[in-house]
Amino acid sequence: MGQFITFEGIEGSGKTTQIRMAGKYLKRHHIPFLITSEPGGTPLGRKIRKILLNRDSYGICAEAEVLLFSAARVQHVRDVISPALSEGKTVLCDRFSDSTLVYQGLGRGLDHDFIKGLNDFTSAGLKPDLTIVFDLPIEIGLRRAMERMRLAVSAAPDRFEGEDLEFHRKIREGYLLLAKQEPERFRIIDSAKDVISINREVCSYLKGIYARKT
Ligand code: T5A
Repeated sequence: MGQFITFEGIEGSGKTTQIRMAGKYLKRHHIPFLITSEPGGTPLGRKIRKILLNRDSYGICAEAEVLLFSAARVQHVRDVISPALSEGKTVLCDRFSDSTLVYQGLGRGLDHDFIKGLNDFTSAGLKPDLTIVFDLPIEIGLRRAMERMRLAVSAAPDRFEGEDLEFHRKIREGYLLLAKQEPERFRIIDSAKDVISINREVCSYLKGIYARKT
């Protein structure tokens, strides 16, 4: 089985930037890998992503939201993640079930144990070997996300980016809490640093996980 590594954090925390750089590191070391993301990763996931992120979908209630993320995950695990792991590939995934725990649990206020049970069902018990949380003040993360949007010219904040600061604060605190509860799985990186320093830290954690394997 390959290694399953997830990248988590608030909006604009730099996950996408770092997952690409981590892929380059694995390539240099001839480690077969797959980069994927949630919600997305499959044709169904991409359709669900559009519904969930679109600002016009403001009427979606928390219960429907969690089920849509879960539907996308089931398909993603069955069709993409599990087969790649079975082939011995390392899977780098931008967000996974911890996102549901913090966004729909702490952010939307749904029951933690219910989401845990749902996560076990959707991921068929699959747990990341390593989860890296990119942590930074929410104001910096949101500023980066807005700046990226400004450069893209036509884009507008999505349904989650448009939430108030209190929502984003809960998400940040939620990740730090999860990391405290499972210190052996989680690593926290200060994502306010520059891209290269963060990448160095990510690579050191990747190195650690392969050293543990041999
Ligand atoms: N969601 C998801 C749930 O509610 N429940 C779930 O179960 C799941 C799976 C997904 C949304 O769905 C929610 C969470 C999310 O709100 P998304 O579009 O996939 O939305 O967005 P995010 O995952 O939030 O990712 P973002 O694209 O907003 O941010 P990233 O990927 O963390 O950041 P990145 O790398 O794109 O960087 C943002 C900008 O900052 C710059 C980059 O160049 C870019 O412009 N940057 C830096 N600038 C300075 N210093 C650094 N160190 C930098 N690193 C990156």
